[in-house]
Amino acid sequence: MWSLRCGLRQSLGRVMTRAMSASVPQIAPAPIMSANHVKRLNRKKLASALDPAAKTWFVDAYCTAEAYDLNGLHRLIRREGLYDSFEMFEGGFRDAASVNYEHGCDALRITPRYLVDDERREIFFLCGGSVVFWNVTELERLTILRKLRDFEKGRYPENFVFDEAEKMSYSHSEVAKAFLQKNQIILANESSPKHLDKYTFSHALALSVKLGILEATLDEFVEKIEHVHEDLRKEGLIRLSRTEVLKKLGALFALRHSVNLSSEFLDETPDFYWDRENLEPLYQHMKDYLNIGKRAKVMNEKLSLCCDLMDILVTHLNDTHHVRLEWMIIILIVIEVVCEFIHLMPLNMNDDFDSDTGDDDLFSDDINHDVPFHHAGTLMELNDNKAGMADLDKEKISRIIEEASKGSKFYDHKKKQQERIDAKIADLLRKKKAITEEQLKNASAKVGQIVRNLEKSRDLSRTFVHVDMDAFYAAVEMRDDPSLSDGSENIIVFIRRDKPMAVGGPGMLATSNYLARRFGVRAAMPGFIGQKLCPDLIIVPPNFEKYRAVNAIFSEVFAKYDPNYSAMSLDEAYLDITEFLRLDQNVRKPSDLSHAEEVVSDLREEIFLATQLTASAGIAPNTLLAKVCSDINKPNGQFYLRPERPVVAEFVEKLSVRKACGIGKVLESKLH
Ligand code: DCP
Ligand code: CA
Ligand code: CA
Repeated sequence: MWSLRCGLRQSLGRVMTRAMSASVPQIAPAPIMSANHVKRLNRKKLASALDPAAKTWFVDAYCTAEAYDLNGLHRLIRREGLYDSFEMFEGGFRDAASVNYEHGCDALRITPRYLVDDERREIFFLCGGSVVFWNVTELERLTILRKLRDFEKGRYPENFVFDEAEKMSYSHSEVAKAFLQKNQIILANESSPKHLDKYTFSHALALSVKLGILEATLDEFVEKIEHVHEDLRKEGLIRLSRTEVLKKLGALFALRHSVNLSSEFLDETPDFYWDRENLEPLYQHMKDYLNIGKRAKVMNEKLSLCCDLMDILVTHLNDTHHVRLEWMIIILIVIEVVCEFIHLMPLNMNDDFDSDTGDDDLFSDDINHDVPFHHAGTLMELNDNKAGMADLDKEKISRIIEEASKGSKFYDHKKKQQERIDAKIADLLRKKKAITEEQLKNASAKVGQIVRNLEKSRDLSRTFVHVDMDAFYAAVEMRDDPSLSDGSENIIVFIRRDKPMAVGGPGMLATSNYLARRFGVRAAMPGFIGQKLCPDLIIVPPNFEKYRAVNAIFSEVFAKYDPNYSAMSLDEAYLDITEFLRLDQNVRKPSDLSHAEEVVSDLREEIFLATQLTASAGIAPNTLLAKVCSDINKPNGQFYLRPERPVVAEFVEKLSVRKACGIGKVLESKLH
């Protein structure tokens, strides 16, 4: 490795000068050194307990894949009945038990029902593909890792998984707050609930093991290209074919993408911590201890050096190749941006990346690069991308939100977040500026071709349904508490129950009923802001056990229409009813509605009869479109997108990018 490093420094003179003046001066002298080295200075020092008599246990963290399907895993765990399980997500509940589709489920926590000793065994699965075991024997760990395989997306090589695992010791102490001392985690007996402290430590550990895998991948990459440099130095030759160079470039981009995407590696504090004063410092402390920020910077620096090396390889290839490669690089940049988009998409995405809508926008030149990019007005702009929130006086509501939140910790958190987004956008725009007209034209042509090919393979033969419960938690609470309604008998929940209400707490609301939405009150908004917007707002604490029980009831209805339905969260699922429609064909009487509409209307009615709650549905030739459609006639409605090419094309053309699931305010502003 060292010969490569030294040699690189000579042959990459130009490159290195640039790198050395880069923003991380302390690491510049040996930029290609193993980042793991930096990490290992700090890890695997299993210190003795503070009090030598205190009992210690171990916590083990592994990163096994790019991501987990936590919904699927959760279903398996519940079926097996060996563990109690709880889900957590950003919406912000201390002991949440629901996956939220919009934000994705962040973590799953399980505890065994059968106890072995007094110390609780506890396991956290994090959506980014890491799992953290507290006091779990190796045998049990391996069993769980094996079961986990079915739910892994983008599995990492076995040797990386085990080499990069982290192990630390922990103990308990009669103190009020958990802390980290002498490389040991000390859990506070008085802290309640304790599992949130454990989650916080696990969160940082999960990041560390993830970064470890990325570091190992990069190290392997560097080792593989070592011979290139040798050849170049000894013989002035490059023995790599164009395809190999391209493959390597692709791998580099993918890596860079992973590091940059996980902004948590750098300094971002996840939303989860904003109103958890005890936990945020714990998380930061643990991150510092594991050296995460610095390692991520080193890694980024190494990546740019590798990219520069590839640059040199490109210039050594002959001219025709050179031109070809250059536009391939542009394509890779396009792919990098598109990947960021796709990364957040659900199933069946490829069918849906439709022709003429978004792609040109990625490079449209309608932005003044020197102007700040966001919020001409308020920082705390109302996010009204939610059913029942059309035609609100957005400006007025945003102003009230801004006023209500100024000076609060929430405001500071959002401000910092916005600054980071601005910096990222500025960076993207800088990159964009460096792209020449010629490169852009070539890349656009290529992307156009890809899109045309995708269009050709569009399949309209299947019928997908997305069913989503209306104001789910709120509707359950309204159903069960007559004081939340005006008492009238109208069967449609949203007319009958006309008191503005929301479910959640002062820290964060999980959802609001449709009346409260007219005031601008919505999910992911702190309760205190909700009450400013709507002084009569009733806030009810959540009851996850109940939501789960309701979910079990309507899931049985789903299974009748599609035994393989995919639940996306506690209140929604995708169904493929193609087969159901085929078998059902001869049993139906003629009607004005299409066959699919009839069937879905029946399905919703069955849900209502079984739960006294309304659901909305979208029917379309793929899941992404079905998801968009289920929001159109919400609440208590459905929308059918006929499976005809021109109908679909027109529908997609009119769609704003924000309607695509996974594109929120942040990604939207990056894409513009
Ligand atoms: N939820 C949450 N935190 C969020 C968003 C949602 O805890 N930030 C919970 C509460 C919701 C449930 O998930 O009731 C379902 O989320 P939806 O986005 O489907 O919203 P609703 O069902 O409440 O309303 P809609 O009628 O718009 O579907
Ligand atoms: Ca819903
Ligand atoms: Ca939902």
